[in-house]
Amino acid sequence: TVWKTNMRGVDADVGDITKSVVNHVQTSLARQAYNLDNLGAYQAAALSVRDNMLVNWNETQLHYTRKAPKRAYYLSLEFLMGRTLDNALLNLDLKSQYKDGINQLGFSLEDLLEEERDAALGNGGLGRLAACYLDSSASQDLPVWGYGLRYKYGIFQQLISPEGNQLEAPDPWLDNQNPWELPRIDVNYEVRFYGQSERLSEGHGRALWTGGQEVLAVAYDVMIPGCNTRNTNNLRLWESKPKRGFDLNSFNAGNYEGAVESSNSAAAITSVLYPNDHTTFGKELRLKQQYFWTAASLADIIRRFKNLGKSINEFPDYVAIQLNDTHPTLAIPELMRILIDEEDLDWNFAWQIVTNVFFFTNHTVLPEALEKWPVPLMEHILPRHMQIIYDIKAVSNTNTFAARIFLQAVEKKFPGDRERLARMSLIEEGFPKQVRMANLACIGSRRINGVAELHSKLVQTTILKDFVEFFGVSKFGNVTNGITPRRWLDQCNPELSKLISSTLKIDKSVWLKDLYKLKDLVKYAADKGFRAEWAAIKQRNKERLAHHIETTLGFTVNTNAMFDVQIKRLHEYKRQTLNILGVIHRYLELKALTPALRKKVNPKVVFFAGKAAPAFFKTIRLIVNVARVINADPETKDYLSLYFLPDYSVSLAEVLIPASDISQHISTAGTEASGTSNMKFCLNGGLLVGTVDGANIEIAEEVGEENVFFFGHLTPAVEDLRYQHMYHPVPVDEACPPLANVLNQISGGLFGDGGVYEPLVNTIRQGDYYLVTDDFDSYIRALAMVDEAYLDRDEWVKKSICTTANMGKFSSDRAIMDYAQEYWNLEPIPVGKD
Ligand code: 26M
Repeated sequence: TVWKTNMRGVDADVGDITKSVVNHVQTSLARQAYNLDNLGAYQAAALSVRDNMLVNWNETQLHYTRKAPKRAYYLSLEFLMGRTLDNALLNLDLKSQYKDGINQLGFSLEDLLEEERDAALGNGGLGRLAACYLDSSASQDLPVWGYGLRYKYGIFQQLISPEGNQLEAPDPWLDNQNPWELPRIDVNYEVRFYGQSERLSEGHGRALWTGGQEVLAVAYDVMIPGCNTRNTNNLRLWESKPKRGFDLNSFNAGNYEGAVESSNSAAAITSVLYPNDHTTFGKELRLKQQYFWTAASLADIIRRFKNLGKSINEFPDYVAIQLNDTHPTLAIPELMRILIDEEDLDWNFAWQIVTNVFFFTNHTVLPEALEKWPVPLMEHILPRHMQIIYDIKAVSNTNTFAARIFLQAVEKKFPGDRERLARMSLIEEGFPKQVRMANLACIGSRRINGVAELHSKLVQTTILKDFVEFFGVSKFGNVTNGITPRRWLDQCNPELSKLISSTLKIDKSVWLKDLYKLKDLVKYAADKGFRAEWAAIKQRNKERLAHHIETTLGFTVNTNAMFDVQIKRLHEYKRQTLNILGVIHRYLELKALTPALRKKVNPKVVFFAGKAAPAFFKTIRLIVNVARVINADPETKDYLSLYFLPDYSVSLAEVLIPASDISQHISTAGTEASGTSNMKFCLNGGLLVGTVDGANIEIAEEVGEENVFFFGHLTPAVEDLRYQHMYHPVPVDEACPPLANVLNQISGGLFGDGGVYEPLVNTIRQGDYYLVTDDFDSYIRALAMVDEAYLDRDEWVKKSICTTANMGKFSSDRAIMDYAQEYWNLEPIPVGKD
């Protein structure tokens, strides 16, 4: 049974729902309703919800086709979607009906939701941002599609060994079947690798690329329902397949293994998500992933454009393509290849089109994270693209003039500045030479943006400074990141959502799409009864988390304590070390107190979670072993305990974030581009301990500096301090005696074999690139201020309320509308409103 959800699902009745679920049990699953387990019931419920989404999805795609508006495409190698069922029920406004229907069938909806595996096709912030932007695009009625890869294995599952080491296991997320995807075997494209490229004319004209390996890209569609709208967008994920089942020539020649091998190598392309954020380039398979995905996506985009019957020079009027970091930069030479070799356009005309279609978002200024590919590898895998990159290097136009010699133009504007030319070149000299993807993305795009005010300034004054001087600053902008309040408030914190609606007397469908409406909560901060309800919800969220930990890990968590949370990928620049060293410092101070004085200390529980790039996890080992020691210390365990929660995921974040009193965002100033979990904590009434970095700064601007615990050196000081570390090093014992004491305790074996941690503690004793020593005192003082503020619980709850109330700016709806207006030139196309 399929019914019109009509945005609010008003005419969906519970009888229809049970019928539809039972029908799926019997037909789609071929099972009997009387001996069904939770997994089966989940799958049937998911399929039934999917039917409803499909109605809206079809209508939306038909509507877009009829209206033929400009469309935007979000190219991202990562979409960290998490679970779908709860989100779909909420966006379709069908949750209460399904709850009743599932109950009538003898199941509990809450249990069924837990059966779903996360779609974890991402590493961290960049991938989750893409997922939030899809939710907002649909919710704001924008004609936006996502394009990505359908990895067979998502981000690895993290296990922690008894010694505290990270172990990685594969994430076979598709093993139970995925009810949310629609295979489209009829939508497929051939993608070539290797082979030869033969130029057909002098200069930078056409070429013929032949031979090599051809693989097939097959589309899988994932529906993206908007909130309180019928608009349902599409996320198209590509799977690689051999062009034929296997190599017939080898097969006929009796080489059966060889025949299967070539088909395996095609399937390998989309087999696994690379689990590094910020580093590791040069892997052949990763480059193949990038090209496979950009080539299939562009072919699909061009085919859709051609169906409009427009001339190719109108392409930029109908298509905007957002490059999520440099990962899809090959789309630039690929579109050049198509326009020149297949559409027979001349170079300048093609370049004009290309540079009006692409937009590029940078997500990091860490120099080691800037993507570069060895020229020999690129020449081998993509010979035609390497030619085009060399042609772009030689010939290009500026944003103000028509065709111009790129490097000559640079030279004209800045005569004789050889170093500048070398810095701006697409090719970095060296052995081997390397292609600089950020430079390519920058010159090939209409506009470039960073992801928070400070970060965008840093992009313009450091990594892309020369390009700002060349193109002018108007090509560069900022779009501060945002988060979807649907998942990160309504879904993860339903009690708070209800309290907000009943207090403001506004239906959630309104404030969830106009988050500035939360501002009116400020006036209720003075209301004692409201504060009590607010605090009670935080308390119940702590108990929900404690229950989760008890059932999954067997630990009993003290829910009367302050909850202090740091959850994010482990990385040196994020300084989880600063946090754990602070915990040890607190522990040593507690030990030094008399039992009577200890009783006055407010108890605190510290939570960590996060995955480390494989082979970078000494910090995890330290955290786990510190936890082992301090959680077992009878003198202190009532006042301080510590947990490392394994296998951090979107779903775990949804339980942790609503339970936090304090969260830590403590990167060295100038290193965290934005951060987005900082926004999620604040939206749920948790306060920040943070450095003056990324979006922390803008959060403080919105919620008031009195509600954020800032510490540490500012960005301009960082360079000077690093210089001092290099040329006038001061031993830690002098620079920061309390820190030296902590480090010595570690080396001395307080947390097991000190030798294991020597490499870790020595990064601080020597060089200390991320300035742990310089920020330690200030950090400890900030934590002391947290303790003091927490003693006045009334004031604390007021801070919490005022923080949530002032988070309107950080809705991803604001961010996506910013992209639509200032970058893509896109209009909302609501379904069913004309
Ligand atoms: C590189 C090589 C091989 C495999 C993967 C990568 C890679 C993957 C992800 C490189 C970078 C990746 O992401 C960078 C990232 O996540 N940046 C974060 O982006 C967030 C959203 O804008 C910001 O909030 C974070 O501050 C920023 O660190």
